[in-house]
Amino acid sequence: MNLLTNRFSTKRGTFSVGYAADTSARNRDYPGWIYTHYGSNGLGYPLSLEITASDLNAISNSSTIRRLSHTFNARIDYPSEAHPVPSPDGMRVVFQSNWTNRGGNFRGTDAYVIDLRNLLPFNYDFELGTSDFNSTWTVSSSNQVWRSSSAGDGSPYGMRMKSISGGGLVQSTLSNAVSTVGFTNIQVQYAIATFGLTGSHKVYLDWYDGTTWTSAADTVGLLGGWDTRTVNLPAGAAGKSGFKIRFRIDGTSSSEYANIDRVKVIAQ
Ligand SMILES: [Ca+2]
Repeated sequence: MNLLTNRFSTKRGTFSVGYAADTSARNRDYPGWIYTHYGSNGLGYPLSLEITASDLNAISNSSTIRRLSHTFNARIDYPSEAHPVPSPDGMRVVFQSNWTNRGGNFRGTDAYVIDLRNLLPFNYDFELGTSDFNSTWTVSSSNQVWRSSSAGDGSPYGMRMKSISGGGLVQSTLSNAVSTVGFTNIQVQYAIATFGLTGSHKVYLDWYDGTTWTSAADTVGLLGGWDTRTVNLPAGAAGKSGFKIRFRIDGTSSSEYANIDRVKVIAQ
């Protein structure tokens, strides 16, 4: 697939997949993909009236296309097009459709949402309750790590990690493995805000291949607010049934702490 020409190559030749009517890349927390709507181009165009996600990491002739949905939309003008837009995390796409002009006037469009969240091997926003948090994360001490109603990023709840006065182990580890078997390009994404960190004190992200813990080399010092981190893990993180992650903070004062929210394991 060549995204610049909308032409798709196979062993039998190169042909056009259709006219990309609208394209959006507002998935700012899921970079590398664009979301496209193809218009009603007729039977000779395989992506006619479909919404797709295209991989920008391989823009010429080897790109992956995810065919997400048909629109069943009948357009007569620009306002009656499907206009799909992804959410910031790329896991939901909202679009409009008049469902083959069922209202008879090409208006009266309804909104539809494509939900892709089950594609994520792990997706946790800390909103499901304390018992769910306790079964999902194994913490070094509930006095230092807990689900907090003042630690959420754009949502009520997140995870608070508070350093121990004088130093000591403060960490939170996934209790159960998240299998990465069958996936490649493993990424960990999380929102983090840190407070009071001094000197070289940081928050660390580690990953586990079922045998060995490795630092992901993504260390976070003092931040001025929320930051969304997207960490590309080495190839060795893929294909592991025992894959886990953990967060650590190494401050030495109780005023050094971090809030963490929207933790995802992303795979392709
Ligand atoms: Ca949250």
